[in-house]
Amino acid sequence: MTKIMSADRDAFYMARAIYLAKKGRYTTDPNPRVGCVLVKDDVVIGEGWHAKAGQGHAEVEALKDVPDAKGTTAYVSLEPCSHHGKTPPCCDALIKAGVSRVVAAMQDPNPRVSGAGLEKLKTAGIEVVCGVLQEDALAVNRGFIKRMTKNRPFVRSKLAMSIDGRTAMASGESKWITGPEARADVQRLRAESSAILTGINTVLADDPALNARIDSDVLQPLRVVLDTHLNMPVAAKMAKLPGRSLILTCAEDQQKQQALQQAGFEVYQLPGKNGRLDLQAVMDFLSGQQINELLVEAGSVLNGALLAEGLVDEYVIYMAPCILGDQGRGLFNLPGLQQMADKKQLTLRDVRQVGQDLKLTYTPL
Ligand code: AOF
Ligand code: ZN
Repeated sequence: MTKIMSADRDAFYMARAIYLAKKGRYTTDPNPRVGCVLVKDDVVIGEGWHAKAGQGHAEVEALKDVPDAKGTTAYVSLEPCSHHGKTPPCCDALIKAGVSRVVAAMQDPNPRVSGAGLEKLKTAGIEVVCGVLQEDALAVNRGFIKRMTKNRPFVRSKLAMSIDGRTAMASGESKWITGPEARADVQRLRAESSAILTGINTVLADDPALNARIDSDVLQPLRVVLDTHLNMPVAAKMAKLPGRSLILTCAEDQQKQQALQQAGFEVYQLPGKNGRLDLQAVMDFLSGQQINELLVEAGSVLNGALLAEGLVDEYVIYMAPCILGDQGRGLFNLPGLQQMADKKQLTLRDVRQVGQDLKLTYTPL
């Protein structure tokens, strides 16, 4: 019989902890998704994951139904916390329960923890290993990590296009380019996101709901509209929906601001740049609102500006098997781009088929 190496065993249980972490993918904001598995003599005796901010952390959830955790190994997809946040430190709970070994996938990027949790466990005499399946754990919390380390959200732009790279007819009509499966996939992207960003022109053209419509418990993403001159109609659909709808503007018009607030919007005045909202300031503001993952669903003007400023971390592009013709609208408005040498280069990360459409994932070079 092949002897299972302890490194293999650690990876095996950590994969389970990461799987559990993902159960919180639609609900943990602004907290990270974290999973925990308690193992004794090669038997799983407890499992838990963090479901919602303010509720139990993964470790505490895993310990809940375990009468005796002495001598167990705890596998955690994120370093156990050492601070008093909305809940007491997980380190203390693990120490008190008599856990003898803690395997973490990665350090907590939160400056209030970052290494202090692991140190505290070591000081208590617990054997500590960190870095098992680290890449997988990093991928689960890209937004939380970016906000904690760079004070910016992880920005993903979703676009739908024909095979000739058009995202709407010349009139602006765009319903529908992709099929039902791709559109259902977009609902999952929305549900995973902390906020959805769009421009006022998209709102004026489509009156979108910008909510996540899926068959699971979802913490609805914030809806954020860039509206430099405050052209938002008070009757816009999104203002009436559950959850927060934000307007970011440069306009000082108090009367308009108040009318929109009465309609259900939150209105914030931000700095401008060249007659439009300063997108860097927008990202700083959203980070301040604890936005981990931002999904951009916008037209070519905002997408062009975000691309030009290098603010997008990932593009998710659905390509439908249709042709809209060369009068249709493109994806990115980039007026200064004249020469091939100036082209924006991306790296292809993933290709998959969703119904009749292709889902293409790119990152900037
Ligand atoms: C853990 N296990 O399951 C999670 C952790 O305000 P609180 O108490 O909910 O703390 C939130 C912070 O705790 C969060 O920013 C992150 O640093 C850490 N999250 N830690 O040990 C967990 N969700
Ligand atoms: Zn904790």
